[in-house]
Amino acid sequence: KKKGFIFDLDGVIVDTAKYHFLAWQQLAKGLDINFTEEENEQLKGVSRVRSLEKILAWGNKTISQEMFESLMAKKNEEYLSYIADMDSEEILPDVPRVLKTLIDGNQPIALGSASKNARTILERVNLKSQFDAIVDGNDVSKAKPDPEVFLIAAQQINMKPEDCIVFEDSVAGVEAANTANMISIGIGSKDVLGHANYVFNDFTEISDDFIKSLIEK
Ligand code: G16
Ligand code: MG
Repeated sequence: KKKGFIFDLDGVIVDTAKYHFLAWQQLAKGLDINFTEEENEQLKGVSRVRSLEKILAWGNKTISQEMFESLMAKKNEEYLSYIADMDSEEILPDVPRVLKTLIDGNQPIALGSASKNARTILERVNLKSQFDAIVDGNDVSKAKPDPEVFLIAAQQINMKPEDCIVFEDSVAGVEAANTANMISIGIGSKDVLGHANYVFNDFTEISDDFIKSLIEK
């Protein structure tokens, strides 16, 4: 039997939220906006454009379109400087084991990320070759919670949506997977990801037997 396994990137495979936080915080400081870690939580899985819109709204600021573009570019430049130093040690615990179980079982694997830097990050941590398809922020016109990113990923690995399983750490991503009619597995806290079909704190809690049971279902 075959199932399509679709992984989100940030918060599932690597913890890049801390780098997004540093870069957004720097930007907010320049605008005299106080940006907190709790606010950063709300940017998980949210696109770059939408993230800046939210930060500006929290800080009660309006800026020109030109300024908006230039701030986005600056934020990404700083973010890229952080991810340039990433290596495979930043892969979250037991992600390599689960990927290996899936690859050994001939299960198709895709990435479904909102990030436009997903390919760069996968290269940095040496995981790019493990994926049969990579769909990221460059390939979609509608951001999560819209299911587009996961539907394209399913298509690219030739799987029906109902035969796909999505690993997600964000509320928007779980919603996207559910709307796509896929099985959603939340990675994080049950309090936040209550709408997922299953929730685990991290991959160390996901056994090979559980993966096998998903494949057999
Ligand atoms: C990620 C992060 C978001 C980030 C978005 C866009 O999504 O969780 O915080 O704003 O990508 O990233 P970039 O600025 O690199 O295009 P995901 O879907 O991988 O969790
Ligand atoms: Mg994520």
